[in-house]
Amino acid sequence: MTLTDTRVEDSYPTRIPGEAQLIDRVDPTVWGGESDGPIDAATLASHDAKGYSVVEGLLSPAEVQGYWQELVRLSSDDELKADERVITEKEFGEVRSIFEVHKISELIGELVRDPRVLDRARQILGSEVYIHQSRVNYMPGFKGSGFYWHSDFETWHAEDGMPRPRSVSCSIALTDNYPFNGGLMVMPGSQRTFVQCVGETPDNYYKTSLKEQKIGVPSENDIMKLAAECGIDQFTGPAGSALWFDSNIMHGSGNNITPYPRSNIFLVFNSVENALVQPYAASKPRPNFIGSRDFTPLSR
Ligand code: 6CS
Ligand code: FE
Repeated sequence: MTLTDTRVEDSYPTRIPGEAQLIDRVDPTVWGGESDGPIDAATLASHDAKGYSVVEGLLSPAEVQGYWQELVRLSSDDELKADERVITEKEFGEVRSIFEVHKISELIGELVRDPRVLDRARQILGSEVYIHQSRVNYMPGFKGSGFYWHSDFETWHAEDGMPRPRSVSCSIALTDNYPFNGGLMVMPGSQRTFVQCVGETPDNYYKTSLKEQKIGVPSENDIMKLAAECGIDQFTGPAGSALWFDSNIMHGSGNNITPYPRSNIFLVFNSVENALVQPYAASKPRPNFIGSRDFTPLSR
């Protein structure tokens, strides 16, 4: 029996042969209402339309300092460097990301349960939530390499078995995000379009895709269409700001050749109503530290 036999119908087929199509999203962007959490009606409506919203000063400068020191501690832990959850830069071997960081760091484990974070995720997703993936990204100065345009949901659907885009990411800046140091670019409203990708997922693809993604990348033609329709916004702002963005929004970031690192804590919340099934376009699920299969709802 193939893996696909045990799953519900697939509204978002991808990693297909032949011609890729743009598919209209059949799911909402925001599932909860104003009374379901701390996000006011105007911000909720804007997030629903654009697929992202920014919370300035989510963390205080003192908290930022604390998390920054935690990142420095983690990146200089030689034992941790040998851990498969640590991804290094393709070219220079510097630490690029540390996955499952909410389990490795007690401090970040508390952050995912902080009401300023947890209650926003619950409100956007309209349900109890759990962590699908957490990571810290270092994007060091001079040598930080970015990510080409992609939809996270396309990967999470194909390789982790995430049924629907009922998932939201929170990227908390620990350094100032400028236009010139690799700040995340998003296409507002693009979350309403699912961009199919051509090509088959290689076995154990995560071993290379987390450094540089080549499969699950939309065509230049489709990127052009989306950019023409949606435009491109860039997330900039002081350390402590948080960008909340829909799992299916088209986004990417440039390299960082400036002396200013662009480091963030990246938390992905998934609805407990959207628990992973078998991958939709991969031979087997990715490891738990990348796509968690512990669906226990987060509680304070
Ligand atoms: O494959 C993933 O899950 C990760 N890759 C990218 C480029 N963004 C989302 C996610 O962290
Ligand atoms: Fe991404």
